[in-house]
Amino acid sequence: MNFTETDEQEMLRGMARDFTNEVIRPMAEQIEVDHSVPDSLLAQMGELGFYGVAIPEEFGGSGLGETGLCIVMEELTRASFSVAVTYGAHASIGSQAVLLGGTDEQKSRFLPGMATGEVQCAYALSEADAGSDPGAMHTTAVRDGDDWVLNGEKVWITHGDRAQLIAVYALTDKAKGARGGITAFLVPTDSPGFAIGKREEKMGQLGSSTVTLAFDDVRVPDANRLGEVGRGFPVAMQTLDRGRLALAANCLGCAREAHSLSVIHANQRISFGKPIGQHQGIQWMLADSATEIYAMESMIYRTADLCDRGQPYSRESAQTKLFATEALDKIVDRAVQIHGGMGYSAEFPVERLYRDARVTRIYEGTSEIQRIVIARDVLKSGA
Ligand code: COS
Repeated sequence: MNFTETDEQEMLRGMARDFTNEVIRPMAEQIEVDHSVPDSLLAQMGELGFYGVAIPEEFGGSGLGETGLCIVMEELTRASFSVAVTYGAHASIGSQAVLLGGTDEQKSRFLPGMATGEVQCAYALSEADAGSDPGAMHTTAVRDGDDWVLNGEKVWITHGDRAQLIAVYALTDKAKGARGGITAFLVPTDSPGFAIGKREEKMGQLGSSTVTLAFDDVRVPDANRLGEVGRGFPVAMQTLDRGRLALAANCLGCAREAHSLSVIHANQRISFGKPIGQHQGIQWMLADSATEIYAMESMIYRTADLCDRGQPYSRESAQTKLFATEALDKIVDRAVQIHGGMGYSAEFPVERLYRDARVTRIYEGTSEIQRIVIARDVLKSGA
């Protein structure tokens, strides 16, 4: 395949990079202190068309696919993981459930508002007792006339307190579980019985909100059901196939930032009479990080290209997520080591990158889950 970006992709990257440097970077620390991404920033991303990048033109987006989404995710994360995951909750796993599971009528109804960002979305699959094993969920949906009635609780929902529509996965046949017993719904958050619960106190990505959602006899019209009854689990998994790839792009952006700060520091900081970058111990760390970044970039954009060409990419997405998150962990760790005390001090940015990175090996499927997905496919289709 050709790794050269098209003119459109290059232009998108330039726009996202300028916005990141000029608008997000100056406020990145304040976003962490405030524990909130300002509404004005979310609105500006809408004006620039970032929310519609992966939405086809016929539904109000710019049709730049998963590759376009990865480009924006990578660039935004250079300055703020919190902004990027808030964006991704909507533009990646939130709105894409409609794209993947919705009928043409539903796409025409929902996607244009999602493309501008006027309607914000989130994705609600996990529960207190059903994280890695979402088939064990307890949230139920029972048919009542033209509606479905939802009851239960979802946890760890990024952006769930600000979204207007949430893709919710609920049991419609307990006996079948993940294999035919889960259905997807698009739930308006102004529905009676819907409530936002506690906000998680996290190690990193402090500016993004992660909340519990409660459903107490929430009525959802059948017209908001995404996909067939009982076929919600494949929609959830297909959405995660895309989400994991976009998340790997977050990791690439964060890794590039940590690495470039490390290179600057290695050239400036003097020890034993020379810049620390002249010591072999530091050189080896920089060489390993540069190599992993090259591999991450290659995997992400190759897999995004597979996705955009309609080729199977589920295993490749899991491989990319696994590799990128584990590599990021090593890269931010080296960045702290290279910065020494300045890497451990909250006065300098590397400390934040280190904390922000840790959850990537957990959310949207742990590293162990990615290995399960990969191994099952390897055993089925061969190496
Ligand atoms: N694309 C389309 N369909 C898929 C799919 C995918 N990537 N993965 C699974 N499915 C389908 C299967 O084909 C199967 O369909 P049938 O009903 O036709 O048989 C159904 O979904 C159930 O799949 P499976 O039997 O593999 O389900 P398991 O319960 O064994 O779970 C794993 C599979 C472990 C891969 C899944 O539970 C998983 O990804 N867990 C992690 C969840 C996660 O990432 N949580 C974080 C949430 S976001 S923060």
